[in-house]
Amino acid sequence: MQGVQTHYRTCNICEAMCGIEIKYQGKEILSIKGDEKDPLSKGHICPKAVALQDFYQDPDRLRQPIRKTETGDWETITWKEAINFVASRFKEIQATYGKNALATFLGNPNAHNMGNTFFIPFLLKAIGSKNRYSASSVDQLPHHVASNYMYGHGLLSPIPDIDRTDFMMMIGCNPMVSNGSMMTVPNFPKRLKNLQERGGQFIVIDPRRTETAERADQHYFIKPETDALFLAAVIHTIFEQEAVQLRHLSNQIKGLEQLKAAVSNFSPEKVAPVTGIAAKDIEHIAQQIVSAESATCHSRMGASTQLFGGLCQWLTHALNIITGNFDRKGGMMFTQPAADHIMATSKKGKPKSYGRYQSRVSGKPYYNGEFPVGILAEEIETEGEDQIKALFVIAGNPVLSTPNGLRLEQAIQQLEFLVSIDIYLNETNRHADIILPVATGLESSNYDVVFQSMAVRNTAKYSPALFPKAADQRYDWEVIKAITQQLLNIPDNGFTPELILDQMLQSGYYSKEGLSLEKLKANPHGVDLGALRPCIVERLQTDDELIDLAPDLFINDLKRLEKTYFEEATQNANYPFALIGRRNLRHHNTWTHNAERLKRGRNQCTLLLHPKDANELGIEDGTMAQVSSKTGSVKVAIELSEDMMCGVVSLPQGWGSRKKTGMKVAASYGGVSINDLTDETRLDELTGNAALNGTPVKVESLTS
Ligand SMILES: Nc1nc2c(c(=O)[nH]1)N[C@H]1C(S)=C(S)[C@@H](COP(=O)(O)OP(=O)(O)OC[C@H]3O[C@@H](n4cnc5c(=O)[nH]c(N)nc54)[C@H](O)[C@@H]3O)O[C@H]1N2
Ligand SMILES: Nc1nc2c(c(=O)[nH]1)N[C@H]1C(S)=C(S)[C@@H](COP(=O)(O)OP(=O)(O)OC[C@H]3O[C@@H](n4cnc5c(=O)[nH]c(N)nc54)[C@H](O)[C@@H]3O)O[C@H]1N2
Ligand code: SF4
Ligand SMILES: [Mo]
Repeated sequence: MQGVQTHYRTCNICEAMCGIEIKYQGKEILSIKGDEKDPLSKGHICPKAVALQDFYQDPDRLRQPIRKTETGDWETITWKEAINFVASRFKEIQATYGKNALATFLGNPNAHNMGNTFFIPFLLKAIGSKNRYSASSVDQLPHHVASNYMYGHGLLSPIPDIDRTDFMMMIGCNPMVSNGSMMTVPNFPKRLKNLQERGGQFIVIDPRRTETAERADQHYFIKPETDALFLAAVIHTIFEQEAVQLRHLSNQIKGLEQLKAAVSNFSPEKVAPVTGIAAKDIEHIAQQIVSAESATCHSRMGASTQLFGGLCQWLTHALNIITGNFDRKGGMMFTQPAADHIMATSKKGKPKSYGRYQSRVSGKPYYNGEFPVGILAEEIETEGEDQIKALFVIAGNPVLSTPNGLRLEQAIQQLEFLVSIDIYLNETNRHADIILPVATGLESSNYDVVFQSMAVRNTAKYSPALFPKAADQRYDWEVIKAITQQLLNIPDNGFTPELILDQMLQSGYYSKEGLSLEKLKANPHGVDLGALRPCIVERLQTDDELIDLAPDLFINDLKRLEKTYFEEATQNANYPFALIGRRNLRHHNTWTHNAERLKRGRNQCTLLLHPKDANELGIEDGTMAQVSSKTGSVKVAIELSEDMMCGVVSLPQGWGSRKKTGMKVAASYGGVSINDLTDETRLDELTGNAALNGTPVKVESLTS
């Protein structure tokens, strides 16, 4: 019998990149704890980390390729048969209907998987279809469009320098639960506490008094989807007070006058009744930002998955820049990653991809090689040239994760061929012709290529696999690469994720300090590369090497904002409530509900409703109600909460496991899918991102 051993790695479930320490004996895991010596997370973990053990052991996980038989059952096939079958069906379908008949959907875990990050671009090229979709357009697409137009690359995202700032405003994010997003910030609670202990202020703007808002010095309720008005009014106030300061970037910025003119119509008095934030409060917030020694404003899910997501992100950047809180200690700063995939995918000097194509059925914009997923169903359903006939889903579950999941679920059943690479049978791939299950988590090596470039500190860490994968298992990247090679009829080029990573490290920013894969392997807790440093001048990717404060794309979209809120009635009499989402500490998107260690606790899938609203509707706490939108309806338990803004209701995302999916536990939890209510036609016209938050709904008691 082997003795107890210790393994160090990074948890790759979410963006926080927590270092973990795993004690194990043979194949048995004894404990999973935070790694005190990890230079970024310093011992922090959340309750989800222990689920890595469950994913490894889960008897419900798929371990061999399965194919649908004519009677609708699953048969197990070999990997060789599976890869041949998929590649030959893809070729047949593209030969018959054209390249664009094969669509892809890439889900969230791809961003947490180094092999997928490296090998998927080759697959997409080999497929050569315009019809690409991903979870980005139900998430952070507005961030990318704003960064692309302002800094020249969609992934150049500034991060709050939380460890040194004196003021932090968060709009539409709940990092006490989510552990941060577009901001890799392990141990948010501790970092926030430090900020407040050194006298800093923390402000939250959210229609719900969230777990994060409870920790704030000031919390302002805002009516969903009106954040762009609020931000424009804050900027307006700063111009009025002549408090703009660009500091060291004054020669690096263009568009200041255009920005000033663009926000001139958005005074605090004008936007106050629409946003629900009083004019004096907007002015007070502006005042605090300009008088703080350093300040940051970060806006996320609530301010990107909404009708004006693009405007929100642009205005957030603009606010940080005009207050001199950009690329400077304590302000919004850029990470300098050791493996820099931003520089590796530089588009400098090339035409922008935004709007290069319009979607076939409803003319939606294309950005960075993809269309918004809200149009996927109509592109499958609508006959004609380029109609989608086959779909390849990699690590995604769009039936639960994208708006009007029921329509998409119907649509995918009319496909000629549906393939999924996943570790579970889920609500989407149960309709597949073939599922390719892969090794994951503790069986894989990893390096967080994406999130290392959004972290609040520069660090680098490589995680080797803890357990070998079974002889008949494959890694995602092996499957992706094998299909790519068959599509192109080329032999294996011998590339591995490790080879690519090492090349990136050795040609990267810290190569002069000898950073390589070998060095990372010798430092299992990770390597500290220091606090964030001013670096935008060298990282900027715009052709004229200037930051654009006022791209026409955004300026022009302000008309839509004005029209919506200043010229039209916004209240929908049939659906008087605005539905927003929320996350639970013990669940991750749609796929972790089966984890033994995360199942405990009360039912979290409830509709939060303010007691005053409940009183008017005659609804009592704990009773069942029907929530309906233009799209569909669900029956759900009511939880009264004074933390909700009146007129706003909240339902968690990620639930709604359909029966017969193999994820037995989630189904018996009785959760419903918020995306049976969200509307695929509601999207941010500018970026195409789904407007998940703010969906108009009505709530009716089921007990009277
Ligand atoms: N209404 C509403 N909808 C939302 C949101 C919301 O807030 N409100 N949030 C949105 C956001 S931010 C996101 S990111 C999306 C997520 O949307 P998706 O990416 O579609 O959904 P996930 O639940 O992340 O599904 C991931 C799938 O990958 C599988 N998987 C896990 N690990 C691996 C692996 O290593 N390899 C492979 N091949 N598969 C793996 C899981 O089993 C699961 O089936 O949902 C979005 N949908
Ligand atoms: N435990 C857990 N952690 C997770 C995930 C998970 O599923 N579970 N998912 C991960 C993923 S994929 C992502 S992208 C991140 C997301 O992480 P966050 O960006 O922090 O997203 P949410 O937790 O959904 O918080 C969004 C907040 O926006 C608010 N909101 C809704 N509408 C509006 C609006 O119109 N305006 C404003 N100002 N606020 C609004 C909501 O009330 C909510 O508090 O979390 C990640 N971390
Ligand atoms: S916050 Fe939790 S899920 Fe996210 S990386 Fe850390 S331990 Fe993993
Ligand atoms: Mo996400």
